[in-house]
Amino acid sequence: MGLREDLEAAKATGLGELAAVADAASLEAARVAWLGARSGRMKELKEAFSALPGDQKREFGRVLNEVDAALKEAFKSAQERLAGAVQDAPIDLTMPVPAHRPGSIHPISQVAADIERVFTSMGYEVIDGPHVEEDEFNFGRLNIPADHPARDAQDTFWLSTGKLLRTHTSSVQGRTYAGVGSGALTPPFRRVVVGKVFRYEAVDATHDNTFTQVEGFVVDKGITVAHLVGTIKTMLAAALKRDDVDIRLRPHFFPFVEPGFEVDVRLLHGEGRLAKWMELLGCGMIHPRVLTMGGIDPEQWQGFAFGLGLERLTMVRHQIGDIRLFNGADLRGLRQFT
Ligand code: FA5
Repeated sequence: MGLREDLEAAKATGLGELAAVADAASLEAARVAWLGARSGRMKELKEAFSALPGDQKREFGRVLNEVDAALKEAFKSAQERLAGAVQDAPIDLTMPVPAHRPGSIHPISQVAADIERVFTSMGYEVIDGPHVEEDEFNFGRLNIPADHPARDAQDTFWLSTGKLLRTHTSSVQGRTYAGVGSGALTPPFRRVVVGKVFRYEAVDATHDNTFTQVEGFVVDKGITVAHLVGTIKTMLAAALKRDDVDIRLRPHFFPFVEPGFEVDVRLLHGEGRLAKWMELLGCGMIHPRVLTMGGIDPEQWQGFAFGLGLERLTMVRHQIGDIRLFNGADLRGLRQFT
């Protein structure tokens, strides 16, 4: 067979093979077989062409170039065809849709919203104060001077500026009394605060170093412990979504109230974890000295205040055994409260 026949055969077979490739591997095999620089068929034909005498080169040069260009073109279109085939891969409409997990509100935020709602319905103003607080508002105005042992119970993180991370939301009471002193606010008032507080505390199942408190306080005329207890019961019924919650008051010392109490709660009588009393909040009648320091006459005005641990309340609501669930990043725990 002469070179002309070889070239024609190469063109016919090569174009046929390249047109028939169905995947990337067979395309590559066809490229190596026909256009490969080391042992491809075109390379052999070019070598045969180089060995021809000059006058025959003129005859075959054009045909050789034509066959070479046709095979390269066929390779390119096979490549494009396969790329298109990948893009147009069939879609199976019966395949299950990948799981989409909706987000959810953190359990603490859910209970906080319930509490803010019930206090708003009772005419309270919802406010907050800074986390980085002045000594004066966190302690001083609450009848806890610098050398008072009550400071030991609320050790905290101090900044080099002399400020501290607030240890309780009672700091907002301190700020409120300063506001009354400056004339910006006048009694009567009812305020509620839901916010983060910080303590230098050993962490265990019921203590964290960063937790949330709800502070409620009222200054008005003729306020008694009965108002305080009624308000606490209303709040617990709204937050726990039941009105048969068992509470008990124990006398307790807080420098900014007199008398002062701690309130415990339990959901069941008898045996078991739910029948155990859990300490939930501190409260009392606002100390006359705190009112006086704020420029409020205690002969005319009385008030109550309470401070509740929101994580503890949420633990009771959802029967959660460990406070570390809330600030830990284990989503398996938090996702149960969607
Ligand atoms: C106070 O913080 C007072 N400011 C409460 C108060 C306000 C009393 C107004 C009187 C009038 P106490 O340190 O006991 O008090 O904390 C109040 C509540 O916060 C506790 O009953 C508890 O529910 C919660 N709590 C306290 N420490 C922690 C902690 N480390 N982790 C989680 N919750 C805590």
